[in-house]
Formats: sequence, structure tokens, C-alpha cells
Amino acid sequence: MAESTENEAAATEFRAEVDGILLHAVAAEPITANTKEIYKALAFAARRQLAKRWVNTQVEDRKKRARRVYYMSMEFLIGRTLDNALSALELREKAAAAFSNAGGPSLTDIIECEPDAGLGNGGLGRLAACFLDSMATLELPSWGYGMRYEYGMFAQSIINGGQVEHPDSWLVDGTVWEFSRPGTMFPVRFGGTAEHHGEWAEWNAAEAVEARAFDYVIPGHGTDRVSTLRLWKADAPAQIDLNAFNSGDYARAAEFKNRFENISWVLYPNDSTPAGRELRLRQEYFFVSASLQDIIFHHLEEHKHLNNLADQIAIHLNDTHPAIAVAELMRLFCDEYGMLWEMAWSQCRRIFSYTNHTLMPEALETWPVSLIQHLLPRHMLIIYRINLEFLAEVERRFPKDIDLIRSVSLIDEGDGNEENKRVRMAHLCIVGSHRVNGVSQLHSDLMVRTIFAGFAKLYPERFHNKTNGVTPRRWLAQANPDMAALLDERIGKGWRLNLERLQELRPLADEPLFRADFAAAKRKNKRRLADYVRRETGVMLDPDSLFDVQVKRIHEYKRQLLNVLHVITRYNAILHGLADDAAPRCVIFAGKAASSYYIAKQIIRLINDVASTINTDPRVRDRLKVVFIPNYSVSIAELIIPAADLSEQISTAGTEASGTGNMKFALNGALTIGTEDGANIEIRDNVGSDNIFIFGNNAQQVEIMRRSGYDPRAIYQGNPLLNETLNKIDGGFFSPQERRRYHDLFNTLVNYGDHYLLLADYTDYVETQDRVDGVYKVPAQWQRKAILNVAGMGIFSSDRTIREYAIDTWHLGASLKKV
Ligand code: 26Q
Repeated sequence: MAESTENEAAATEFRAEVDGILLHAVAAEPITANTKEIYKALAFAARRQLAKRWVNTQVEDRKKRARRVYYMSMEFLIGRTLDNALSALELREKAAAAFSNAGGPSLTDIIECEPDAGLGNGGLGRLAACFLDSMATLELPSWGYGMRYEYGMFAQSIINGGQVEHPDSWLVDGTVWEFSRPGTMFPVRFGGTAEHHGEWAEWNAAEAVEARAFDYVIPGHGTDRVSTLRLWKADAPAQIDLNAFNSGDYARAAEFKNRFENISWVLYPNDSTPAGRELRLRQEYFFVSASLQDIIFHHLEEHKHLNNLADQIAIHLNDTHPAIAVAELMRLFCDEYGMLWEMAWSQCRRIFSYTNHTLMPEALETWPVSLIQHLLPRHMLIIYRINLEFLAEVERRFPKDIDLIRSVSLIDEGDGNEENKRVRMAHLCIVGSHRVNGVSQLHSDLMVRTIFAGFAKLYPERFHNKTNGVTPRRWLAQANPDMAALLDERIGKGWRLNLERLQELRPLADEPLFRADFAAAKRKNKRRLADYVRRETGVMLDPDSLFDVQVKRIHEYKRQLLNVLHVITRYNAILHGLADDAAPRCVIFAGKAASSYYIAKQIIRLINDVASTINTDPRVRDRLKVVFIPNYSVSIAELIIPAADLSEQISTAGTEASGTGNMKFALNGALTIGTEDGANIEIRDNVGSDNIFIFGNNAQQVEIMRRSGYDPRAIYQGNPLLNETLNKIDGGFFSPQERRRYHDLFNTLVNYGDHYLLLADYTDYVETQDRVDGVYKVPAQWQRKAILNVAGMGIFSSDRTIREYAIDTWHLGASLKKV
């Protein structure tokens, strides 16, 4: 048979399989089924094969008694699953062919039916999802552990220019992708009292809640192996629940259920500014305790005792959110399994490793001693003992170094008042781990020079760098199919599993034909985004203009406001007739603000007010457009990023630990305008300084400026362009109905010290943006640089990151797939 007829036959057979599922599992008639029903049937077809892969992987690992790694994270920002599952199962082409009849929905239509699993805030949660993909692809025996939130990251709409939040009830219609494990349940206890009896302590808890497991199969690419993401849901203890119910007291039964089940209801929509609420601590302990009980249960099945646990498992802590695991594992070892403290402690330190994701002091997680005492009294005793022994060691090695002791203690004594004492969760992680890492070279260096300097003095060998990465399957192959096809044609398909192969593009950057194909793929992505933006916001974007994009959480340190200052400056130049040689631009924003973050919400509102002013000013026409795309999410990122020409990575140097959006953009052929911050520095080193626009003060200069007193007001008064721009904001030019609307925003910059140094970087930023125009106006030059960006991004694959973790941190080098 010729290849094409063979493919057609396969597609027809596959369609018949899906139609069968429609009939038998979805209860829908194949001819009249709607797109959602077809989505469900297609997803079921993939699910069946994933289930088989899951079972095979578990059997293999059990037989080998494999050493395993467990990645603990409060967040997994998975996004959609169908497209990725079809690719991993090598069903994608067949499925596309099976749904190519005129009249019926296309595979793309079907894929777009799926709601995102938005179980995370931003970078940290998405990193965890990329890591799961790489761990499965590299064939590591690996599990993710987290929370099955009933409501994920809130949905955002923009009303009168401002952010409005709506609950994200992603589970209302159920999800095809989870496997409920009714047999896997563990009690998690809270409150009560704890007392020492010599070595051993007794905890009389006040209440218990049940943790129930739900598994999500994470397929590897180019392998039949899979990983498991196990998420916990809180259930009220069945027995007591039933008693209230039986006595007819439904109100009490419901209240009782809520008291327990609220633990897994909702993701805390904060990033980088921890909310010190009791429910959050309950969440952290809940999923950590269930996960550790599960890990121990499986280990005992295979090994019958716990003395070799540290030889058999590694547990990674994704930031401090699961930090209480250190105390909980000690409790399980000592109280539940009668292990001696010294043996337990030495295993603990061999088992745990910890990644820090932020340097900003206000973002470091601490909990009041009184709250831990109240909720987890036994754990407070354990933390005190760990601290006592740790500080004794410090005293032995550095006698009378009071400053050192104070700086590394697990307890922040505050003003000395008992009720102001707090537990520093990062310190608990460092003391309880054998490895600590930052997420970019700069961040790791600053970490040991600033927030953890005391620990670096004590344990210099413990600190390392693991620069973040992103999965090329989702962020290039799936999000950018046209570019992926072009790469396949010119350098083969190997880049999916070995991203360094992108280097082979380098010589093609000088080939006019390749440049034209590359530009055509980019233009198609821009057209696709422009269509979406028109449908969602009514704003018309011209795909031939420069797409200048900043999408990420809205935060002062990320400086979306600096971007706005440039936009207004450019607008002023147009009005003054001084922008005749500027390239037409569309400035695109998206991102969510934490619901309680007033300044961040004001920034969103300002972007929208500036957008409506500029987009309706007839003097501007197509030279400048501004748009805020609502409800940024993983799936919207997959649409926006491939369409970008310019990637805005403009955080104050020293504040963005790494960034991963920066990598996704460059991988998709955008040029970066950015500061010397986080991974931007390593991106520059890999794509070449000529192919990136770096501006502004570096981390060292920022440090000096902040220390020696910096005067933003003087800059405001001395710079006419900036002066005009800020006066327009403050004077109500963009909010004529409410002239003082942005006075607070103005004040943070001009009168309250401009903590993130926007005004210090303003002039260099605006001048650098003018250089961007100059390059964009010479398409061959721009395309060449864009291609060289893609070619240099090989090292930013999360496969590389995970390989480094496996070898250096988890002692799992021997399990890695051989290449
Ligand atoms: C903590 C306690 C209570 C409530 C919320 C939180 C909380 C939640 C999320 C604190 C921080 C976060 C998220 C942090 C985050 O996303 N950090 C980003 O991590 C990325 C992956 O390493 C980096 O690339 C980014 O630079 C970093 O900002």
C-alpha cells in the first residue's frame, strides 16, 4: 500500500475507535456529537493508553526496587493535557487526519475545548510542570506530589479597565485526566497537645482529616515510561460525618464537612508575597504529611524497614512551601516508627534537597511560633530540638559569634516578645537538606552573598546553581507547529529530545530562503494572535507591526510600569511629530495581579486607560497600539509567545530569580529587551550580545544606589521627556473622569523612593527601545538575530536542568535515559 492510503486507513480506524467511545462511554451519537463530547471521547482514547503505560512503569520500578525522586510542590501549572498526551503517544498526526473532514471540528477546535489545569500562580508552578515532563522523558522513576485544588488560579476579566476575579471551577464537569485512587487514603491530624516522654513524644491531636489520592499520568516523550503527579484532596472523616447526618442534623453535617474539606478548596492566588494565613499552613502540612505517609507506605512494601530509606529515595522541596516536611519526616521516623533521633536526622538530611526561588526578604516564608504551636504542637517541639542542636554546632565552630547565631537560627526572635517569634521556613529547609540551589547563576551567587550568607559560611559545599529550563515539547513543538515543521525540515526532528541540536540553525541564519520561511511562520503566528485579540477585545493589530510583549504576573519588581512609561513617551513623540522614523508597534500586556495587591491592580487599570486613549486617538493611527489580553494562563501563553517579536524582561536587576518566560520567547524567535537579571544574563551569553538588547543598571549598581540614597524626584524634575510622561499620568490625562486615579502610582515613583528604580533605568530603556526600531526596520537583520536566538537556546531545555538535578542533587544519574 502507498504511504498515503496507509495513513488514511489508520485515520479511519482511529476515527472509528473514537466514535465507539462516543457511543459507549460518552453516550453521544457520533454524527451529532458536539465538540466537547468529541473532546471527551478523544481524551478517553488517550487515557486508556496512558493507563497501560502507568501500570507498566509501576511494575518495572517495583521489580527493580528503583531509587525514586519525589518532587513536592504546592503548585503544578499544567495547562491543557490533550495535545501533549497525543504527541507523547505519537497519535497526533493520526488524530489530526481523523478530524479533518469539512463540517466537523478540527483537532485544533477539539484541543481548545479543554479547560486549563491552573493549579499554580506563575513561574514556580509552571517550572514544576516542565520538570515533570522532563523527568518522565528522561525515564527517571519520579513522582510529583501536590494539592488537588477544587479551584485553581482565579479567572480574570477586565471591567472598566480594572481586574475582576472569578472562581476557576475547573473540575465542575469532571476531568478525563485523573485516576481516583479510592484505596489510597491517609489521616492528617491537627491541633491538640504534645508532650515529651524522654526520647519519644506523644501527640494528642484534636482532629483528623482524610487525604485522598488522585493521580495524573505524565507521559514521557520518546519513551513508554510515564511519571505520576499525585494530588491530594481533603475529605471529612467519614464516621463522624455520618453521625451528624444520621441524626438528621444536615446543617451541622455540612458545616462539619466544610471545616475539613476547605483545606483543598482553593489555591492561594499570591505570588512572591506570602499570605500568613492559618488555612495556608494547614494546606502545606496536609499535602506534605499525606505524601510522606504514602512514600513510607510504598517503601515498606518493598523493603520492610526504614533504615535504608535515604538510599532509596530523594525528596525535593519546591521552595519553602513544603518545608514542614522536614519536621514531619522526623516525627514519622521517631514517633511512629521508633527510630532513634540521630539516625532519623542523618537520613533526613540525605533525603531532602531544596530550591530557593526568591531573594526578596519580604517574600521569604515565616510562620508565627504561636500558630505552629497551636496547629502542629509536636512539630514545634521537633523544630526547637533541631534548632538547639544546630545552634550548638554553630557555637562549637564559631564560638561567641552572636551575629552569626542570630542570622541562621530557625527562629526569628523579633522584638523579643514571645508572640512575635516566627519560624523561618527557609532555614528549616537548609538545615534539613544536603543540597540547596538557586535558579540562575546570578540568583545563586546573590543567595550565598545576601540572604543565606551565614549558612554559606557554615556549609559552603551545600550551595549550588541549577539554571531553570522549559520543556521544548510544549513550548516549541506544540505551541509553534509551523516553526517546528520548518525546523524538522531543515535540521531534523531530533531537537525535541536534544535541544542542543538547535545549534545547527546557526549557518541558516545567513540563508535568505530560510529567513523568509522563518519570517512566514512568525507572521502566521502574529495573524493568529491578532484574530484572537480582535475577538476578545475588539482591538485591531496589524501583523506587520512589531509585536512588543510583556506577559507575566503583575508585580512592581517586574516593572510593567516602566514599559508603560515608554509607551506614553512614544505616544508623546508621535503627538509632537518626533516619531516619524519609529517602527509601527503593538505593545501587548497580559498577567494577573494578586487580589489584595493594590498597586499591581492600579498598574492593570493604567495599562487599560492608556490603551483606550492611544487606540482611539486619530493622530496615532497604526503607529502605536496597546492591548491588555485578559486572563493570562498557560494556554493563552501558548498563543501569545510564538507571536512575539520583542520579549520584555525588564525587572530591576537582582530581583527576578530566573524567569522562564524569557526562555520561551527566545526559543520562539523573539529578541529580548532586558536587564542584567536572572537568566537574562545566561541568555545573553548563549545567543550573543549582538542579538539581545540589554539596558539599565546591573545588580551591583542597584545595590550601591539603594545603599547610598537615590533621588527619583531629581530625575523626574531633570528629564523633560519623563516629566511630561509622569505629569500626564498624575494629571489625569488617561483618566479624565477621575483625575486623581493614578496619584498613588505617581507617588510610589516620585515621592516614595521608587524602590524598584524605574526612573533610574528610564532613559537607557527608552533609548534602547529606539535601537530596537532601527533593527526591526531592516527585516533581514532582525530575522538573522531572531534565528540566532533560537539557535542559542539549546541549553535552556528543562531536560538539561533535570539531568543536572538527577546527577548532582538526587544521585539518580544511573537511571537517566542514555542518549
Ligand atoms: C507563599 C506563602 C503563602 C501564599 C503564597 C506563597 C507563594 C506562592 C507562590 C509565594 C511565592 C510563589 C511563587 C513564586 C514564583 O513563582 N517564583 C518564580 O519562580 C520561577 C521559577 O524558578 C522563577 O523563574 C521566577 O524568577 C520566580 O519569580
